[in-house]
Amino acid sequence: MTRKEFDQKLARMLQEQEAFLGRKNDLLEFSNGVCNRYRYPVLTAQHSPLSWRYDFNYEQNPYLMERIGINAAFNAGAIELDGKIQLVVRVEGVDRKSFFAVAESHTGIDNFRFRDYPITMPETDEPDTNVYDMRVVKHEDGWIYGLFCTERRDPSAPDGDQTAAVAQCGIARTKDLDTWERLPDLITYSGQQRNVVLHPEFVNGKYALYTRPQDGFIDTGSGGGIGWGLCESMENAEVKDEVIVDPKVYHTIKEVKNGLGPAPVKTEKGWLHLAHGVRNTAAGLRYVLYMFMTALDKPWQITHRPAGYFIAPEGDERVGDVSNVVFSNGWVARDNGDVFIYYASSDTRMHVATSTVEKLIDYVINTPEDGLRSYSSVQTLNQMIKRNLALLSR
Ligand code: M1P
Repeated sequence: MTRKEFDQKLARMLQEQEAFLGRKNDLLEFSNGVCNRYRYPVLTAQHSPLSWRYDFNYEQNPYLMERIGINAAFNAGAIELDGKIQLVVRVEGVDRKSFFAVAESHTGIDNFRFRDYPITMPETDEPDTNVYDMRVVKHEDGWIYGLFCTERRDPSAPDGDQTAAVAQCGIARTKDLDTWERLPDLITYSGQQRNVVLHPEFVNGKYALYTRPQDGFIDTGSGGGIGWGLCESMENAEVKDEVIVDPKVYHTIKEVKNGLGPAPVKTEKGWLHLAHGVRNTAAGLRYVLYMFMTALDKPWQITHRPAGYFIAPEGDERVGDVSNVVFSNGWVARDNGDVFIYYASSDTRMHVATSTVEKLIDYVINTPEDGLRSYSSVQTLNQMIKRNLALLSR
């Protein structure tokens, strides 16, 4: 490639990237009334800046090859800041290392653009091998906290096992999402932790955390369920007692495991929660999203639990690096009542679904609970059919 060809190709690539980032997203016509979905993912690996992937120096990269590949952009925390929706995205390189990067949009449904640099997350004395799935929470103490999974090789694994890992909760805080102060990892008395979320308010003067105790890295074993515990400080966070708020349950969408998604949203009726549930199938694990509500004065007590899933993978969402997965660790409830739910599909890309606080409260309060038996599901169904047929025959 001549210098001239190189310059022309690079200019074309930058132009095409701009056009791609500027693409408008369309609301999909069909909606179940609870939330709306959109035609395009809001973020993909392709959204990562070309300056992250290509060396623009002709002498060093005469073929204009991709030098650093990005594999996926998924499982993003979300916050509204400086008039924009800001996603703290789990970006995964082709080397399988995840890191965090902020992508911002004015609309929240399209035109997300990564900031120039990814986040340089400081390490603790025990370096992380991999970091991912940050929950971003604006706490009433004034800090924005990021709680995420820090993964390291299991020190007790024999040399022949290069897969065994230990997951714990990493903690960092910031004011601007650019500069982060790393705090010591959370101490709990469960074997491992993933999906730990900070409650946005103090409870009895203490920080409150939703946890997900687990025995192993993938299997939650005797642990599992969404837990709850209090801690005195985030500078040396330690949860001495965990109680299970929402257990895994036989033959439901969360029979294998579950975990809280983003921090709950406060409403006049209670705290709205979004979580993921995992069931087993012959084709492997299936991850779906579900919702529940807890009491305003007791965020660890569930008051409403609609049956089944709220969002499950559909169409193209079903296929990716880890197929049949939707996962959410970010949503934004705006002052006008709009809710943007950010969810990833199949550990590959990010989507948005939109709803309102009012609709989500209605969904959570008025959707029948799971009776846990086929017979009871049919009874619930029959009651509504009967009421509907009576209305139609009037
Ligand atoms: O691959 C699906 C998800 O698996 C894990 O979630 P959980 O801890 O509930 O099993 C996480 O690794 C998550 O990042 C991933 O999306």
